[in-house]
Formats: sequence, C-alpha cells, structure tokens
Amino acid sequence: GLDLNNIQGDILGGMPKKTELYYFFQITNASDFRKHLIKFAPLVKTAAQVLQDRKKINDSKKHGGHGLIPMSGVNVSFSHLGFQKMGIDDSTLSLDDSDPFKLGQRVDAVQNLGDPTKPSAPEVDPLPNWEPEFLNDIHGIFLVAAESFATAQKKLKEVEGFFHVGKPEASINKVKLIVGNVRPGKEHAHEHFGFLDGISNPAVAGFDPVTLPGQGQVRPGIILTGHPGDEDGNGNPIQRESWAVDGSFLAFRYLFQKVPEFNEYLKQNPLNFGDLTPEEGSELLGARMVGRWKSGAPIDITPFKDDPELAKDPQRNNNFKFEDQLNSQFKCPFAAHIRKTNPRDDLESRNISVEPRRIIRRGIQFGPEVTDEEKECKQTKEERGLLFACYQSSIRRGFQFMQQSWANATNFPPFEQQPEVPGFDPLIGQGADRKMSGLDPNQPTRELSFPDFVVPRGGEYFFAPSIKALKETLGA
Ligand code: N7H
Repeated sequence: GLDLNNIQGDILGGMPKKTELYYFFQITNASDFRKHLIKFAPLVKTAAQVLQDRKKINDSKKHGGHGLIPMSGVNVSFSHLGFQKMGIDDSTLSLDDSDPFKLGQRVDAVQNLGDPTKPSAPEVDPLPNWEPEFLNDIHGIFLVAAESFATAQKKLKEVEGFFHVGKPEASINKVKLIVGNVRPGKEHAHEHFGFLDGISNPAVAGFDPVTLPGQGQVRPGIILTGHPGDEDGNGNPIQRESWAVDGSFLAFRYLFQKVPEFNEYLKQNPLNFGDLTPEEGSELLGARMVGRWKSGAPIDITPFKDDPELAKDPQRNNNFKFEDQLNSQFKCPFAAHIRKTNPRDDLESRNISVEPRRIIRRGIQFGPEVTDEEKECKQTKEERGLLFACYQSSIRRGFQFMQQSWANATNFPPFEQQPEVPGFDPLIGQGADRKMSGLDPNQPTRELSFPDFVVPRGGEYFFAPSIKALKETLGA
C-alpha cells in the first residue's frame, strides 16, 4: 500500500483551501537552509493528515456547521535549480538533458509550450513574456493553504520563521508571493470565466476508495514517483534513487485570464441553433469551447441545454467518453478544452491509453471579480486568473505533452472521414492563427478565430519530495 505519512498532502487528497499562498523563494545559504529544513519538515502536511482534515470538515458540516474551521497546511517543492543549489544530485528526476524538469519552465516555455516571447527578445535564447520575478532563478515554492487569509498569513509567518526570513541569518529570499482565493458566493468553485472547475481528476489506485463513473483510475505511479506506472516512454520502470520515491512533479503556471474580453467574444459570436435566443447562443458557444456548461454539466451528455442537476451529481457529471461522437463534433467540438485535455474514447477506442497523460489538478483563482469599469469598457484592467498547478510523475509525459501535443496541436484529437481540422484548444492552445472548427453544430467545418483569453505570465517545474526525503536527505 501507499505510505500516506510519507507523501505530501497536496498531491493526494489536496489540501482544503479557501485561500492559498504561493511563496516562491531562492535559497541564499544552502547549508543553513538544509539545517532549517530538518526543523521545518514536521510542519509539512501529509496525505494522511489531509484525510483527517477532510473528515473534520465533513463532520462539522454534518453537524450543521459551514465547515469553515480554522485549518492550514504547508507543502514544499523544489526546482532543478533548487536541488543544484542544495548540492543534491537529482539526476534520477530527469530522463535526459532535454527533460523539461531539468530545462526549467523558463526555457521549456519558449522551446516547447508556445509561450509568447518578450517583444524585445534577442534571436538567441529568447525569454518568455513573463512577469520579471519569474525570469529569476526560482529554487522552491511553499504552498500555504487555509480556510481564511488570516490563518494562511499566520502560517506563512511561521514558515518564514524556520528560515529566519527578515534576519541577517536568513537562508532564503522571497522571489514572489501570490495570493490565491476561491471566488465569492455562488461563484465558489467556479474559475473566472464562470465555469465550475475541479470536477475531473483521476482516481489513484491505493488511495481513492472509489472511482466514480467516467472518472478513470490511474496506477499510483502515474502521479507518484517510484510506483507502478512511473515509466519512461518505452514502458520501462524509471529507476529512482530511494530519496526520490513517493514524490511528485508539480507543474505551476501563472495564467492570466481576460474575462471581459472572453465575455465580449461570446456576446459577439452567438451560435444560431434551433430556437436559441442570442443570449442562449452565447452560452452555448462558451459551453462548446470548454466542453461543459458553466454549471459543470458535460455537453457530451446534454449538448444543447444546461442541466444543473446533472452537473451536481458526481455519479453522472463525469460519466461520458465521446464514444458515439468519435468522428463527430455535433455534440462536442474535437478541440473543446476538456476533449483536448482528456480525449477519452477518441484515443481509447484506438487502443491508445489516456492513463499515462493524466494529471491531478490543484489550482486556485487569483485576483478580484470583474469590476463595473471593466464590464463597461470590455477590457481587463485588473490582474486575475488561475494559479494552475498539477501533479504527475513526469512533466514530459503529463503537463508538457498535454500542452504541446494536444492543446497546441491543431490536428489533435485524431479523426477519420471529417474534412475539418480540430484546431487549437480555445482557452489554452498557443500558436499563430488561433482558431478551431466544430463550434457551430450545424456547420462543423466552420472555423472561428479567437484572440488570446489566457496569457501565461510565469511558471516553474518543481518536485514535491517525500517527508522522509525532506528529513533525511535534503535536510542535513
Ligand atoms: Fe483546464 N476553464 O475554466 O475553462 N479546465 N483550464 N487546464 N483542464 C477544466 O473537468 C480552465 C488548463 C485540464 O478530465 C474544466 O474539472 C481554464 C491547463 C484537464 O475531462 C474547466 C484554464 C491544463 C481537465 C477548465 C485551464 C488544463 C481540465 C472543466 C486556464 C493543462 C480535466 C472542469 C486559465 C495543460 C479534463 C473539470 C477531463 C478541466 C478551465 C487551464 C487541463 C472549466 C480557465 C493549462 C486535464
């Protein structure tokens, strides 16, 4: 079985959160840092503790409470540069020199992910057009999750204390702090474009007691290093050093969302279908870009009319495979965000497993609600978006492949018979001439072009080590 006391809690289970602080740091004194790390390690929330936390919340709700009990959790991960700085040989974390973990996301973003480069970029080694802090070397990240900002803030102070931040003997230096927040009221659990998020994550064998219909189960090694499924591209188990077992790679992306522009696009391009009003035609367009209605109901099940009851039912809201739509965009466009990122039977019907590509998403929103001024001028004035974070046992096989070979690849998913090309993932697909087919159910070949709705402004790849590794190998 899995040793849940040895695995960080954000990977399996997910730290409960209303607020989450993303604290990016550089190690300034490696030997002191490693000493401080030993003392800090017991603070790190484990997968076992997350299960207890969730039980506490559920019990409180059962007894009529709102479940908002004071509670916090801290996790820590390191970049390749961070391991180098600590003097730790992390060679079993990368397969080769072009492994995205080893490259670092700053390089991978331009080489493989398709991030726009700085306007003034030189010809050689151009930099991505990111916030300046993310062009620095980042060695590690603390994730501090809590039920409130006050609790999170207090916990972060405690974390900083372990590393003597603010004192001459500090062993780390803050590069950037980003505050994540779930959206208020009814928008709780919805991302900034308005869609319910966090519905579809794979069940992990040996951890999740049930697999919901359509959810799909993965072997533990798809997410965790050193377990069955932690394989190279040829299906051979990767030999990890013992300290590198029970960890997971964290892909972080700082994604800004242009919400007023997205809304205006929907408004300007309502789908004309059946007897839909223009407002309903705009709703349908949004649903077809994502593959789900804002409520979360999947359009493969309910293509032309939202069904909020279905959306709320975990037995039904993920129970679809596009199986009767393999060569059709009638119900769901090929390039819809959730079909691009989990093509289900588009691949499985060809005996290509989606299991190795699956990731566990743990993100949170940042930034304020759209202001009246922004609504009026239909332009983004405030910074908001998604702190995208996902776990997998290989960045190359998981996040990088999903972005590069699925979302950005206009001929994915594969199809037969149809003359149309799927196009870009309308939300996250990157490249020139962003467009997709299949949005208009009556005219699947019709292509719609779109501006950028999601803009990457930073990121890094990290490895979340086991608790034992923190205490015995990295801590010294
Ligand atoms: Fe996506 N969105 O709000 O539209 N995503 N995503 N994502 N995403 C999903 O099924 C969104 C991003 C995946 O198993 C839903 O839980 C936005 C990146 C995967 O069926 C919604 C952004 C990557 C899934 C969104 C964004 C992915 C998924 C439906 C950026 C990876 C599960 C809710 C700002 C490269 C697919 C749900 C499945 C679902 C949105 C980013 C991947 C609503 C706004 C960068 C694997």
